This record gives sequence, C-alpha cells and structure tokens, in this order.
Amino acid sequence: MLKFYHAPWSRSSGTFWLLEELGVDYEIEHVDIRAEGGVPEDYRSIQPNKKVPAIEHDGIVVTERAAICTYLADAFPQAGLAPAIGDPSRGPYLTWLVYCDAVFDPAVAARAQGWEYRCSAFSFGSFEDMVANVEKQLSRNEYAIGDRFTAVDTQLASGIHYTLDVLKVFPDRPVFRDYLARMQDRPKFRSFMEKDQAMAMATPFFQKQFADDA
Ligand SMILES: N[C@@H](CCC(=O)N[C@@H](CS)C(=O)NCC(=O)O)C(=O)O
Repeated sequence: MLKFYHAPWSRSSGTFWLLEELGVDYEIEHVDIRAEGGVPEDYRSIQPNKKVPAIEHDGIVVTERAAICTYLADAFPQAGLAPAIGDPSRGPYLTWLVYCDAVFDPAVAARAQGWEYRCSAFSFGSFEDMVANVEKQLSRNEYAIGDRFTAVDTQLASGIHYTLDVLKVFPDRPVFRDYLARMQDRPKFRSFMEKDQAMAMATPFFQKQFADDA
C-alpha cells in the first residue's frame, strides 16, 4: 500500500507528478497546510515538521522530497526513471536530485524574501551561482541529467515552473522556457496538473481566495 500525503499547489506537487509518471497505485491523503488552525498535531507522527510531501509505503514512512523521490524511483524500477546503482549517470542523478532541495529551493526562497546575505554563510550560496548552474546544465541537456527523462525532472521542472511562473523570481530565459515546454508536453504532467488543480479548487483556502478575487 502506498499513501501520499499531499497539499495541492505546494512543494509536494512534484512528488504528485512523479507518482503519475511511475504509473503506480497510490492513495492521496490531503494535508490541508492552509487550513485555519493549521495542520493537525497528529500529522507530526508522519512528518516531524508537519510539512508535505510524505509517503507511507508498506508501513515505511519516508519524508523529504529528495529522499521520497529517490525511494520511489528505485522502488518502481520498471518505470525507468532512475539510473541503477553502477550506471555512470547515477552520480549526476543524485547530485541534481539533492541540488533541487539543498540549493535551488533555498536560494530562490531567499531571493523571494529579499534576503541580503553573505553567500559563504549559507550552504546554498548565491542565487546567481545557482541560476548559472541550472542554465549551463539545461543548455547542454534536453533533460535535467542528459537526453532522457528521469525522476529529477519532476523536481527540477516543478521548481522552475513555480518560481518562474508563479513566484516570478526565477529568470525568464528561453532555455528555461524550452525545458518547461518539453515537460509540459508530457501527458502525465498534464494529468497531474489537472488532478492537482481539482484538489486545490476543493480546498477552502483557494475557494475563498478565488471568490474574493471574482
Ligand atoms: N524539507 C521539506 C520541505 C517541504 C515543504 O516546505 N513543504 C511545504 C509545502 S509548500 C509545507 O508543507 N508547508 C506547510 C507549513 O510549513 O506549514 C521537503 O523537502 O520535503
């Protein structure tokens, strides 16, 4: 049994897309991170910081997006989304999987918050170095780590999509647009987006927000 703890339009959306790409059976438990009063305290027994995503697979709980992504892609090798141990692309695969959470996410968040900081004081370094690294990588590869889609793309592309189109912090450059277009062309990307949107629309927070905007 595979249970996915998720909140729509959040950092768990990349995991949602990955689950769709894997083509496995799973059930979704909606953790309403925007609920008045916050996430129920008992969710801490699954995710100690009460954040999404988390998964529970045959009684094993896994938290943290990079760990979940690694775990799922390895647990369902038939989908072919993870280079096997021993494959030379396993190194870049793990590097970029962790980079998405350890460098990309905090560097973008710091920029979105307008933080001024000494780059050597934080493990994620400067926003400019991060953008240059992602740009270099995507300029020479169709996908995050080469010429084929892997689980990393679900994490990198969802991060770029959110921070470019929604947060409007990531720079709008052709190389990023072209990469997103390739990802958004994928049937599983489109089906996951539709399901995520339907979940968002059933959430009191977004119902109120869209009613107020109307
Ligand atoms: N380090 C966690 C972070 C996940 C995270 O930041 N999740 C956000 C979703 S946008 C969350 O659950 N926020 C709810 C809250 O902080 O109350 C991971 O990578 O899995």
